Amino acid sequence: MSEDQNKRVNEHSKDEQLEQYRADNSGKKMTTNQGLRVSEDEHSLKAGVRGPTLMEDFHFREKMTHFDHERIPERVVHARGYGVHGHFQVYEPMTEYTRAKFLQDPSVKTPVFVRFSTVAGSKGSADTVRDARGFATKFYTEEGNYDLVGNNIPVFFIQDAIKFPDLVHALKPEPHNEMPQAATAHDTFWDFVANNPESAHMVMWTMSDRGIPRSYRMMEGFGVHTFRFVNEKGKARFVKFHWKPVLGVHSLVWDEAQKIAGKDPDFNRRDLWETIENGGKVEYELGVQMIDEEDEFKFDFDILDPTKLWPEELVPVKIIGKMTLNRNQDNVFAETEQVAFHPGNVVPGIDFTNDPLLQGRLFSYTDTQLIRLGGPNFHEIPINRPVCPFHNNQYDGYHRMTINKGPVAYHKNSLQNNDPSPASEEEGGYVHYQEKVEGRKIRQRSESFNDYFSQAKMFWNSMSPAEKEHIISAFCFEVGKVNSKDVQQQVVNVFSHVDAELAERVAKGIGVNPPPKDRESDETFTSPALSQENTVKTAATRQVAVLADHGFADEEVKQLLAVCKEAGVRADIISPALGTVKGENGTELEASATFLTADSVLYDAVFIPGGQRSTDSLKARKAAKDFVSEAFSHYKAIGASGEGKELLTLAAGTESGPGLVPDGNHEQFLKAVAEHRHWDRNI
Ligand code: HDE
Repeated sequence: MSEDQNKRVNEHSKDEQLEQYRADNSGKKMTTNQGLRVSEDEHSLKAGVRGPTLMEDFHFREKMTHFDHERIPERVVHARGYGVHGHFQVYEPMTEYTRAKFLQDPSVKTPVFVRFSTVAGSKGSADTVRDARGFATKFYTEEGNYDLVGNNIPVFFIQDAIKFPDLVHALKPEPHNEMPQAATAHDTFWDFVANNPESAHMVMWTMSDRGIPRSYRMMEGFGVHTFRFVNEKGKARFVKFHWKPVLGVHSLVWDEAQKIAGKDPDFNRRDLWETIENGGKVEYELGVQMIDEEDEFKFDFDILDPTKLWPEELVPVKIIGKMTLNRNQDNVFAETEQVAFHPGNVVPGIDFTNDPLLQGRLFSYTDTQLIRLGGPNFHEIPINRPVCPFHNNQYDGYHRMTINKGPVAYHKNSLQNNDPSPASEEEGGYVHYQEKVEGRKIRQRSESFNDYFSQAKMFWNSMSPAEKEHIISAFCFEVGKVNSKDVQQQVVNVFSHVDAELAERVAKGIGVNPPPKDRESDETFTSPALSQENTVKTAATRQVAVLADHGFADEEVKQLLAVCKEAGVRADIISPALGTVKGENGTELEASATFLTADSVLYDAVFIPGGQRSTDSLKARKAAKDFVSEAFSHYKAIGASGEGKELLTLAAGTESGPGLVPDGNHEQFLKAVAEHRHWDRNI
């Protein structure tokens, strides 16, 4: 092995590599792309001040041509995304299970780039739409790039890749009028669901709170497919990958999500960007579920079926490491837009299975990159370059960057000592797992994939009463937007196979006939791990709006700010005007935003401090009352102290109840914030 191949990758490897491509214009003179200094950049070259522009103006032509070509096709799906850098570290050697080098040494920090995304919307659509979220991770390992291209939902709509174009055509805006944007609440999507009931399980997830995450920092990630781990001895196990957010899994409420889409369409990317700009860390633990090869058929579902998950209660998730995201990208086009993920980018020790959805993906991603990035050399784009060396005989093509030396571009050869030569398994060469495969060529699906409803029912069984209500409302909203009565009826009929109450309530909500009776799935299994009520709860990194005007109670506010800071909670002063707000004893605070520029939906919780003047001013303002009553109707924690309680009572119509802390007890307030939402509140 050459010396450079032995160079260890570390946390900074990718950043160091990117450094040579970074450009900083500050302090520089302007030049053309040929390096010629430009003397003038505001007037094209003309024949006389009122005359025609001259062809000769190479600077104008270059500038305009470049501009004309600035866009590349957006991704067919997952067009709206946002990337961030960080690193991954394994907790202990995984030698027993896999030979993947980046999973062996706890002291190694493997650089990563993660791109989060929505699926359906165009590049400029809103972040908080109801949808699955993409969670794609590129690990720059010393053995090459490994891509874990997952979603925040552990199952998928379809079982065979050949149906993907149909699914996507159905969920995207309808082709005749290009509506609606970034929403599945329309006829073609629900027509697809009704006629392709394998989608039932995933639809239960997208209709649940998982479809509207509070933050990318607060959602899980799943590899979805069953992969293989293979160890040094060649022993293989089936494996599923999980990302578990350290802050727990939390969601918005639908009314809030829709309002945020207007108030701040960048809500999720802003949250990520700002957290990292402010020095915060974004962390997920990596977990694996493993099944021995000999146990492949021990379950009442097919472990190769991507519409099925492996309940954590049956196959525990082993936590094996942590990913820390801590550096924002420098340029969204160069990094987020040009990053090219591919589930086929694997390293020795990680292998595929015959999941027919995965198999099709192994074709689709390279094909997509070729059209999006304009040729076969996209691996040379800085964000896609491996940090380990790469050598082969693949030469030429559009935008080739490498200057390969010498006459030899073929294998085998004698003129170049047979270099570059394949590496043996011991030398790190990738060897596919030798799974025995035989069968007839048939276009059929295994019968073991035919149960569409048991796990959809298991998901339903696992939801809390509040989560069930959210699912019913989401169905009523989405299917309620469908114009075809026939499609609406079909949808209700399909979901009567999942749960009778769900189907009946949706039928009632959208005004169609009651669904057929007595055909709901008899699945009784419940998986507590699926309910967000059982997740980690912490106030850390939450954002509190402190409503105050001149005359606020100085000490109460000072104490609140100190307590929030201590707990890692961001507290913003919201006031009728920007500038300084003065307390009754002269304390001066800077307002972060006004009732015009801020909005209740952009915060996790509200606090109203005392001070008669401040309270009277706020009570007289509709915007302040709306701020509080909206937080109340979105089940958020609301605290008040002193006279601040008057505004709370006025806006919420009550001064006590779940998540309301009217007596200024900061500890209780932060506990209520940590709870995320107070579903047992009477709205
Ligand atoms: Fe993708 N998917 N997908 N997908 N997918 C793409 O690749 C595709 C599937 C996922 O942030 C495309 O570069 C097929 C499942 C993510 O850049 C495309 C099938 C899962 C991203 C493509 C699937 C995903 C993509 C579009 C069915 C979860 C965004 C642009 C067989 C495990 C990656 C691109 C990023 C992107 C094809 C199903 C996740 C067209 C054919 C299942 C996170 O190649």
